[in-house]
Amino acid sequence: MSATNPIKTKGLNVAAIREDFPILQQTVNGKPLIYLDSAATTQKPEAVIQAMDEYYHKYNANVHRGVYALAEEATARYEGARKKIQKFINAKSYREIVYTRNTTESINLVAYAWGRKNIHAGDEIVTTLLEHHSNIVPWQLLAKEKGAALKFIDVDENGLLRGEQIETLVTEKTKLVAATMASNVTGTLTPIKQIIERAHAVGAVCVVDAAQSVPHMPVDVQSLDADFLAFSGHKMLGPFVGILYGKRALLEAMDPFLGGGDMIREVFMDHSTWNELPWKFEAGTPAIMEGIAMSAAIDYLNALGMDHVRAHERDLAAYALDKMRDVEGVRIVGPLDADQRGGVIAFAVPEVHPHDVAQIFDREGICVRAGHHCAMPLHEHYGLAATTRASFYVYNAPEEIDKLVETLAKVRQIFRG
Ligand code: 7TS
Repeated sequence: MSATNPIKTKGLNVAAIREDFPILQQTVNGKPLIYLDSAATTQKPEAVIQAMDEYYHKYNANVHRGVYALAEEATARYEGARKKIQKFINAKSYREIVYTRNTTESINLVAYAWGRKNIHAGDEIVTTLLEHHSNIVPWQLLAKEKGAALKFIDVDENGLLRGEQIETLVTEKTKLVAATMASNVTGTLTPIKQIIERAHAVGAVCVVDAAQSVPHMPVDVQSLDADFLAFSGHKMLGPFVGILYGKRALLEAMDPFLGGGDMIREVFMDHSTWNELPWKFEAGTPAIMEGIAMSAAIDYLNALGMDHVRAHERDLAAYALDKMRDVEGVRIVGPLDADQRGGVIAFAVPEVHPHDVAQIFDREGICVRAGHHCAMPLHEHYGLAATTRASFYVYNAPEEIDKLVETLAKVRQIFRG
């Protein structure tokens, strides 16, 4: 992978990109590091690392309170990053962008602050079998507390959502639909626009889990007409911070999530009044450095172009699916058409535990994840307790997939004796 011989998919110049990621320059177990776990968290480019470093070196201060120069700079940059996030997903206003800890907290915020006010006994919440636990468990808790029912749109034999169930399960009883745009296991891209339209047709709101989509493809909240949309900075080259997009009218009508400093306008002994959006939902000192460094992550992705990011990952997935299918016995879960999935491939090797598979990969310097990937209902659907998963991002090259497939063939050999 030398810089003089750039490896190209249709989308990106990977050799040049790789030079921006210091962590990728090392060897692991004497082998060049091959990082195929970006669905869990992505590596960070030098520009993001520098932005974090600069904050502590030059202007570490709390936000929204100091009148001195350092505090003003921290606040300006923190709020500037919010506006960059707003533009990145084409939200109408920065007031619709709430910083959280992660996607999980973003979804829980909706479950608590919107759900507890608007879901009542006998109501229905609809989600899908493709979801990460963070888009299932908050709805289970809410449904149980309120006496509401939770329903699941099923997955068909190709790993796609059953389209007809979007129509039959989302009914007049449905008050909320919670669906992912892209699965972190099968990579399945869902017909999210159709799901949102159906939700709106019955008067329900739709929460979109965009943890595996905002980092990987263009996402426009206005064209989707999403009510809420959750994602994580750490899965898009940024630090550990989460984002919740919410339509202004919905956020305005909601009660706060957490109470404390910064989220109030005035506090009396017997009651309090709330700050304006988005700070009404941001109690306490936030992850300041992390928020600020999101600006550098978004600049980096914008420079690549999200269309190119998607094209690159689609091509990598197509290449990997093609090659992996040739390894005898390996079972790939989810769609086999790269147009229908993101750059995530989970697979099972007969009679070999996924943790053993991952360990053999580790010996070759390849980072993959083994387990249920926080999607137990989906694994149960496939009759598997766990899978091994390779997930790709902007810095991955076809040569790394060759190594993945080579190692997979080795796993088969080792366990066949
Ligand atoms: N939703 C999806 C689709 C995800 O893939 C993840 C994390 C989450 C929500 C939760 O994000 P968090 O930032 O709150 O943790 N997925 C993974 C994964 O696939 N491996 O580790 C974390």
